[in-house]
Amino acid sequence: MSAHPPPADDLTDALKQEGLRLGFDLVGVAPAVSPEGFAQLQAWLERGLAGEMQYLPRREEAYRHPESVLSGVRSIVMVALNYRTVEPPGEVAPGQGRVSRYAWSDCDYHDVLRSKLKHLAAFLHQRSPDSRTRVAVDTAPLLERDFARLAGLGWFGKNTMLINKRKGSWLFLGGLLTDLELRPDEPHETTHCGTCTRCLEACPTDAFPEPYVLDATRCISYLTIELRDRPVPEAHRPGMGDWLFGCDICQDVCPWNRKAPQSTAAEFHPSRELAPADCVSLLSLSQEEFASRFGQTPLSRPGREGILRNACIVLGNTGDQTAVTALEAALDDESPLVREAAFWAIERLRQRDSSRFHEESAGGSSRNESSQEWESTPESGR
Ligand code: B12
Ligand code: SF4
Ligand code: SF4
Repeated sequence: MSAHPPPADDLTDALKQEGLRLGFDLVGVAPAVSPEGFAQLQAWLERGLAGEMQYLPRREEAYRHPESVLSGVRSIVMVALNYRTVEPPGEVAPGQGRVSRYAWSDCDYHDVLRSKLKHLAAFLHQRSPDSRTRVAVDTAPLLERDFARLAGLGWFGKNTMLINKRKGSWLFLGGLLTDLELRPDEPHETTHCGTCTRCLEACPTDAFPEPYVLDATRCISYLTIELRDRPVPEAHRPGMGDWLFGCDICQDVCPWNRKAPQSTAAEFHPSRELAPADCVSLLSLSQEEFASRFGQTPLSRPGREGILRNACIVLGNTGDQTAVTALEAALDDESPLVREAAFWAIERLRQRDSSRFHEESAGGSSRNESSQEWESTPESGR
């Protein structure tokens, strides 16, 4: 027996309109079913592709059905919010670290989406006071991309992103779960990647073992943001290039993003000089200075230790000799992670310098740099 009225078509339409009025770029409704991608999630976890993100396997069972997020759930209003603002700089100077597009503004996207979704929930409660709702952005055990596809918002690209033909993939997703039965949209059944493989080829750390599957343990986004309290495995450091926080390459190369519109959300307008960031100056930040500069921003997630570790790696990859003094000072940093990364970066800069010297002297005599031993050996932090 149902405590609620049968499908409320006009309510569904009104909710969608309200979602668009609140600034969402796409709004669709998915039925609250067990997601098709659950089996994929299980296989992905089984293969160890989630790395150290323990919260994923810990809640594996909860992903089986959105009932675990809201008991009695019948429908999920899925929303997407465009975050494409200005274009990133094409070239980045040596020692400058790139920051992923999603973190250019001072506003955390979770807060922005949650606040809009709460307004949408309030609208729903006004129309249907007995209904129950729950807002989900990122942290609930909900395969957001699966439900977005079910709600007709787009398809999964080979880079695993949810892509919409008109809006591209610079989209944040979120959901409003409700025990009301809303009229579901047609799922997005077609895919539009065709024979394209640009994202797979462009990924600098070979993070796609196959199309539609991401090995998070190789993804720069994971390495620079989620892999906290650990060193970045040495094999992946060169591939990080100049990425200090996150990575946008597999979206930058996607043809569906070429004509993607600009975001109208003022909250995502770049508000700090984060793109790019000067890695040498980051190395001198104290805990307090880091907190006051980045405390309220997405860059606080890996903390001072993670950001300084990343800055050392960027300097090792793209810096020049002018970075060595700052890196040597970082050998005395309070954090073993930072000390280890600084040591690696100094070694890498010396190797690069020495191979350049060899190339320039075209077979002539060269200094024997390897005879200079480092006096201190940093702790690995492992
Ligand atoms: C963990 C996580 C990560 C991990 C792992 C990413 C991954 N690809 O799994 C890391 C840290 C690497 C990451 C990186 C990024 N993330 Co993230 N991430 C998440 C999170 C919290 C969970 C994702 C998850 O469960 N992954 C497990 C895999 C198995 O699931 P999935 O990729 O979501 O879904 C796939 C399967 O279900 C599969 N599938 C389903 N059915 C079927 C059927 C068949 C036949 C096949 C083959 C596959 C298949 O395809 C789906 C899409 O590929 C979600 C939020 C959420 N709750 O969903 C955000 C989320 C996916 N991330 C997001 C973003 C923006 C990013 C970054 C762009 C950030 C950045 N610039 O650094 C990068 C993009 C990297 C990439 N190419 O995916 C957005 C994506 C929006 C979009 N348009 O798709 C989300 C939805 C957050 C949000 N609320 O907006 N992320
Ligand atoms: S975000 Fe960067 S590292 Fe991660 S899969 Fe895409 S291109 Fe590869
Ligand atoms: S780059 Fe090509 S293959 Fe990759 S997601 Fe975009 S269209 Fe699909």
